[in-house]
Amino acid sequence: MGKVPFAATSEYALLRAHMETPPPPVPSPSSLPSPRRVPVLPWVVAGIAAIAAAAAILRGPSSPPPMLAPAPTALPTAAPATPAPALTPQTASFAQAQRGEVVHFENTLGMRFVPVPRTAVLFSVWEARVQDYRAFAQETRREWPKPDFSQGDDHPAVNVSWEDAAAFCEWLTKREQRSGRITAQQRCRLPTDEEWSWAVGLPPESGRTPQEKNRKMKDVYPWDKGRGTWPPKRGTEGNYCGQETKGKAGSMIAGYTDRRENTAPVGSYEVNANGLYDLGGNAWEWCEDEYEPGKPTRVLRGGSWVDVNPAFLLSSFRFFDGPGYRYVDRGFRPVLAGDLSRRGWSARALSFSPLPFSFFPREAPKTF
Ligand SMILES: [Ca+2]
Ligand SMILES: [Ca+2]
Repeated sequence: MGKVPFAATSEYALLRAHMETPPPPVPSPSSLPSPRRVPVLPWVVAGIAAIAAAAAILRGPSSPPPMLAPAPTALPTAAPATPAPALTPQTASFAQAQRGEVVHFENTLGMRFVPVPRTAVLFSVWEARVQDYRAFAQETRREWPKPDFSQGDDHPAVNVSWEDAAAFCEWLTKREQRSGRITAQQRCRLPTDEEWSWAVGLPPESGRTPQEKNRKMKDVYPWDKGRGTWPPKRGTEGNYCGQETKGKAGSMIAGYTDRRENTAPVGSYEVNANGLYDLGGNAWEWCEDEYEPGKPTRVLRGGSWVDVNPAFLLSSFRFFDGPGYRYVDRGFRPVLAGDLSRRGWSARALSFSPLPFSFFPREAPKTF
């Protein structure tokens, strides 16, 4: 047999010994040694601290520590706008009132005005009151005979002629323009006969003049939203001459009592569909128009606390008198007009001679 190299023999012997040696038992998991854990975190923390310290040294002692911006909690919002002032009857303009943006327009005297459909004006919701007319009469030193019964400040001003009423409107126009409540293009005036018809709720009338329209709407009265028929029923329809004057007046409306023997505070009775009070009753209301074109007499509408005659209380009835005539049941209701385009009374007011008498004989004023 040949010689076997030592190295090969030795490797063989090692291999043989390994193959003949039983494998060591497989250790159970519980007998395995725990893996050695390398403590990495302390080294990372230490490294960061060292870097931070080095950076601090480089920045120098005066550098402030970096500040982290706080996380936004909400989106930035715009600064709140200044709220618009609340619109009130005292601050609303004529145009805003006409558009219905406020309940009513209020002037410097505290008179309230509302728009009336089919007209371009604002109507006073009340007849001009004693307190309104007194401000004018005192400032202008105008003669104003007192009725022979007592009146509160909120009663309708009576013993007022058409000329008085027109002068009041001119005075009020200037007052309101000075205050800034109305513009130079707006003014106070008496309503036209046609405007008053819309205000009381009449349908379109036939006829060209107040005279031609007089009494044409049969059985239509101002009360009950303009649908009223004779006689008034509840005692809340308006201040007329009812049973409250029994024993004091020569005639009365049968079956009607309204509790007021003379004038009543404005607004005491039912409001009409346009938001207006006392269009029927309390005081007759002067209108701008001539009753007959070319004649000086002026139109009155609505009846008064003196009246009994059903024909006089029709919504379409037109009374008329000379423009200088005063009586204890004659008053007026101003309107605010938005421009000067409509025919006005001012120029014509200077062109006639006042007739200080009534065309209608009336019973003597009641003194209760
Ligand atoms: Ca009465
Ligand atoms: Ca009236």
